[in-house]
Amino acid sequence: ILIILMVLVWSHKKLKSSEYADDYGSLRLTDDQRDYIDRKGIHVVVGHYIGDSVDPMKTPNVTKEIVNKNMFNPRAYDGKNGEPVLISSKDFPVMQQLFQINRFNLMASDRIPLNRTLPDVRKKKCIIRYANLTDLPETSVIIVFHNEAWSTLMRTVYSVINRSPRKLLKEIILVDDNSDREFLKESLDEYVKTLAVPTRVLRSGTRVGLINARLIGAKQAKGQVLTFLDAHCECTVGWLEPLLEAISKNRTRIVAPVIDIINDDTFAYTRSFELHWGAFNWDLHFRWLTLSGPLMKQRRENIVEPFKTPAMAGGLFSMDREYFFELGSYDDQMKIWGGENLELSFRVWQCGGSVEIAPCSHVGHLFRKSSPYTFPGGVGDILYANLARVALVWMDDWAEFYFKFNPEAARLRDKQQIRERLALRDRLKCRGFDWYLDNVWPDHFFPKDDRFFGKIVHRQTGNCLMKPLTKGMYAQPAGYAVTEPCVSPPDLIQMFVMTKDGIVMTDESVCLDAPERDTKHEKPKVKIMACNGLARQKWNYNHNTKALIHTGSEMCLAVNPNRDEGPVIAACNGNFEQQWELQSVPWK
Ligand code: LR7
Ligand code: MN
Repeated sequence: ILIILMVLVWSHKKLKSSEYADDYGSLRLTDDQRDYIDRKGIHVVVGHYIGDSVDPMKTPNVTKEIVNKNMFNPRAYDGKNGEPVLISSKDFPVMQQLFQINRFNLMASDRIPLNRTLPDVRKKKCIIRYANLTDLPETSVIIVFHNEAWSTLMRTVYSVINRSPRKLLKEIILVDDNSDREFLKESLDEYVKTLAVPTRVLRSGTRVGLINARLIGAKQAKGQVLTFLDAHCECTVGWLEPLLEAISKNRTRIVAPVIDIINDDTFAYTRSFELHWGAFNWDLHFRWLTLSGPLMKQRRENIVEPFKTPAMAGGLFSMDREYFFELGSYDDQMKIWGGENLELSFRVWQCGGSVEIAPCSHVGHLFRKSSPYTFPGGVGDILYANLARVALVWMDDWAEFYFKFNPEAARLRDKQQIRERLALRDRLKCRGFDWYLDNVWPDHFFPKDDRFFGKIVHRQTGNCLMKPLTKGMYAQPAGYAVTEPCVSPPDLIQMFVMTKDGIVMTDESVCLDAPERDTKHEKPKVKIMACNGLARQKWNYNHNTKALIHTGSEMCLAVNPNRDEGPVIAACNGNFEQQWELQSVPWK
């Protein structure tokens, strides 16, 4: 009886796993799991990088069981199915040393099979929508790297090979940006010969940076479409079809996948939210932003088709090869790292194409908290010179806004030779940045001539309204508004934009916010949080009484220093504590 029971249990287990596994060696998630991830998985990603290192228990695909089992057998979990690798505490000292090499947990990465399985994170509708496609174009996958770890690089390559339909994959091109690690030399050349898809390694004799390394790859590529990936990605099943199909319908689209998160400590794979888009802050740093209410609604109704985004993260996208070169490929004067993502986004939009995200395509990217490699010439000078070029070529008046408040970039503006790029802009008859802001990103928070831009000064105390100072550098700040002594010269952290519609917003796309319900007898604190276009974020300035009136509640913005109160909204009384000076600051 015991034996029969054991066989029964065994066959049941077997049935279960074969039920879920599919041809691509991926696991199917249940709809419940997907919903859970949609609700929980998202909010960790607000800025460019996720915040503090993730508590494995809070990662959706880690169950208590996994964590507990690992206490007994630390080596049992090798990251399969995108699960985390947990390392026993006796290995911590070595693990920490290895971490420094690439600024991610190399010990964990090296314990994961190069062809590890990942969950199939697609929604059912996506699976159906992209099931029977014929006549998609072929793509060359281009992966540039500088001193990448073997395991992350090869896991990227295997995930491409294992999860792309063979007939859509023309070739893989690895571009070595002058790495000095031995294992990336002849051993790599030999190793790629054994792969099931033609794979070449191109090498740059000098360190040219990721932008020029990608150009080396693009020039050699034979596929009709170029697909770029960072060297530490993992593609999930079905990632490629949505990208290629979108381009086959309209070659002027640049299409990026949804970028999922590979944790830098545990290598756990976390599905990320589909309903945000890419944009940038006043310093021209890329940001993921929550979609405003109406857009969110529109997207929820169609969760399958690619949607337009103001900007892309930069590392993971597909683009028609001929269109890439027609449109001026990349600005080859940009060095090492940074800025090329906005440059390409602005260029495509302003010159007649579009940047889009395909919600059915999911690719994981290993997010690090710091950069492991050198920046010859200095991080600041490289990044700011690249950004200065973006501003000078594409941003018209808003370049002046950027330079005025970013002296590090302003210092480098005169050194930039941009004649060729301006000629390109002319030749392609591209639109202005004003058009881009109005049409591609209508709820942008940049100043314009018909918007107030400057300080909001409390008349009684002379203090400036400010957003709360939050710790995380990359997080979209949210919390109670504050007032602090005004700084001089005026600083962006005390600057606001007010639109004709009465939205009061500041850097990082956050808005002055108060509850709308009738609270005449209370004094709710005023918040600054993600702009959402709702009535609770509408204000009206009365130039005579100097009151800032919250239109929904008809209450007034107030700070009472004697009662240590504010900023709050309170019943309007015309007193000094409710008077504000809107002091314009010229921005161009
Ligand atoms: O000198 C260099 N030479 C290189 O070949 C420096 C880097 N590289 C390689 C590097 O090995 C890697 O494969 O270039 C690739 C990107 O470098 P990362 O991984 O250090 O960049 P990142 O992921 O921190 O940064 C993002 O912004 C960059 C700005 O230039 C690029 O556009 C990256 O491709 C981009 N990454 C993504 O978009 C992944 C998702 C991030 C988000 C959100
Ligand atoms: Mn990267």
